[in-house]
Amino acid sequence: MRSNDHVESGTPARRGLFVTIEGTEGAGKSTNQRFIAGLLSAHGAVEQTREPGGTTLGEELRALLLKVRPETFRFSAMAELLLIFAARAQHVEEKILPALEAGVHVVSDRFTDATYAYQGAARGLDPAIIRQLEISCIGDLQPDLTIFLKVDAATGLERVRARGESDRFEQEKISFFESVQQGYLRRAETFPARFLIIDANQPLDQVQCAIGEAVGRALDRR
Ligand code: Z5A
Repeated sequence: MRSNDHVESGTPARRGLFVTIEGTEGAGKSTNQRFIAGLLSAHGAVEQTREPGGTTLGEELRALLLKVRPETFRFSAMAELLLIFAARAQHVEEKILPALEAGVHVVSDRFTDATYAYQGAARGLDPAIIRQLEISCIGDLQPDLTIFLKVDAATGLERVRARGESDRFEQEKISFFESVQQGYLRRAETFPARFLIIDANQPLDQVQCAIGEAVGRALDRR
């Protein structure tokens, strides 16, 4: 579906707000996705989704990307990148664009900024290649608001490891997550109009206070 198609004929629905939540492990993305969806639900229908994932194909690819054991095989960085964009192309075409065009607000736990941070900054792939894939797979689709929950890598890992078994990414060294963090900060510098950086080391109520203000401003701008 192209971004200027409308789901129904007649007066097109006002486009939904597209909010993405980013951060390293344990930053509080899932927790705050639910909080944001609750805020937006006072202003219309809301779709909560995630990357990689969000569709049947995307969830299959997610399982492959996160669950494969290192002793089975090691992903090449480029193979990892291509699978993430395969999942994203399906996600945007099947779920995100139709929802936004029908006036539904979409809140995604991660989106393209994650690829620049993980596969670009941390795995060392050329951001120009990521950009080419981005244009080819999703065109000019950008979030209206990106909330970057900035947590110290050690604190975040402690939060998720308290849950039990780690996935393939969570088994990386702390230096990997520090590179991811730097990658996100560069994205925030490049796109200051849509990015909000929140200190996610703070107690949850303070994090959510800052999120509430940002979502309110994004709704006003819409
Ligand atoms: N990936 C990639 O490489 N490239 C890409 O383009 C994309 C993804 C899209 C997806 O996993 C993996 O895919 C990801 C990168 C890669 N790497 N990993 N791992 P994910 O996003 O599903 O996994 P995650 O980042 O590890 O998410 P998570 O473990 O579910 O963490 P979270 O959602 O950020 O945190 P949470 O579940 O909301 O909170 C964790 C705990 O902390 C929980 O008990 C909360 O109650 C608690 N919490 C949350 N906030 C606070 C505060 N402020 N204070 C105290 N405690 C808190």
